[in-house]
Amino acid sequence: MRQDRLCIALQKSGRLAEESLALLKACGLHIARGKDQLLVRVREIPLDVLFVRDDDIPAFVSRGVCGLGIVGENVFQERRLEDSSGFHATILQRLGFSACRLALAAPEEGPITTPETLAGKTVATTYPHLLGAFLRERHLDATVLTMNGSVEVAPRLKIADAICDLVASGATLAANGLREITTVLNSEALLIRPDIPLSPAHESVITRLLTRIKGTLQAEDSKYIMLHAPRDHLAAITALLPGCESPTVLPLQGSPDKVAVHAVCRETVFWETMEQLKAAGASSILILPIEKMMG
Ligand code: PRT
Ligand code: ZN
Repeated sequence: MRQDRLCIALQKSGRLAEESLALLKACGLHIARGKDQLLVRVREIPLDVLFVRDDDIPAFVSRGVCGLGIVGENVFQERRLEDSSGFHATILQRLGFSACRLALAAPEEGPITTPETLAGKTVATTYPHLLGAFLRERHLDATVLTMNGSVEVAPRLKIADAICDLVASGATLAANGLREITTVLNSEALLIRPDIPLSPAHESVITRLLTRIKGTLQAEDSKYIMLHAPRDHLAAITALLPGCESPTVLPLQGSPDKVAVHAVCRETVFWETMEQLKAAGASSILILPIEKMMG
């Protein structure tokens, strides 16, 4: 790491790449990346972005080469278990995107229906440490077969009885005649950092970026609600607003028995909520997106 500039490791291309960059962009950072450029300097704050394969991100952060990284929880936890004594990275913030689960699955018509029925069987995976820990915790005696990819074909090739792989929609399992047995790990993208304090200059960049990231994530979930309410229905209407603290109540010119209510809702506002607000007497209901937030 250069003395004053912090380095963040992002996936070069793949399922995490686009949203990792979109998050930094939403934080006001411009990352002008040329084709095949591996290190990009950010203009707005002393930050460099290093583009690598996702599997290398935990080690870069653990060794202090990068002060931050964005990686899937599945990869982070697998590397942590693999290198239990020499692993020095920790979770700074859950980011919510690239959600998937590491799951056990077996042929639809076969005898494996529960984790217990795995006893004595072979399970193919690219996550041998997470699967090994899962089996040990449940005192299940199964053989782990480590593969580098295409795990879903292992039962058909008769090299394994079951698999432990990432699932998002479940379409890949269905296409291969496999049914999900149980979840081993729920995963989402994580912002990680070294578990030791860095220099004051680097810590200050981390704090600045984390504040912006939190503000962006909070804004994504929040909405600004504006509506008109009859004064005598105000309590019933404000009680319906999801996750709103102290709404602003304003008089309405020319309508003494009505008020305008403005509120920031820190939860998703569903159509059902709007229908309930209308039924409670609210009118002119507007739900607006919020771009940025800072507490
Ligand atoms: O090249 P590099 O090593 O950087 O990337 P990669 O090929 O190892 O990873 P990539 O880009 O495929 O995934 C990066 C991360 O995205 C993963 O580590 C997960 O944290 C997350 N993620 C989210 C997923 C999925 N969803 C996903 N659906 N990773 C993989 N899949 C695969 C899964 O392995 C299976 O083959 O998609 C298939 C299942 O999808 P469904 O929708 O059919 O269930
Ligand atoms: Zn990878």
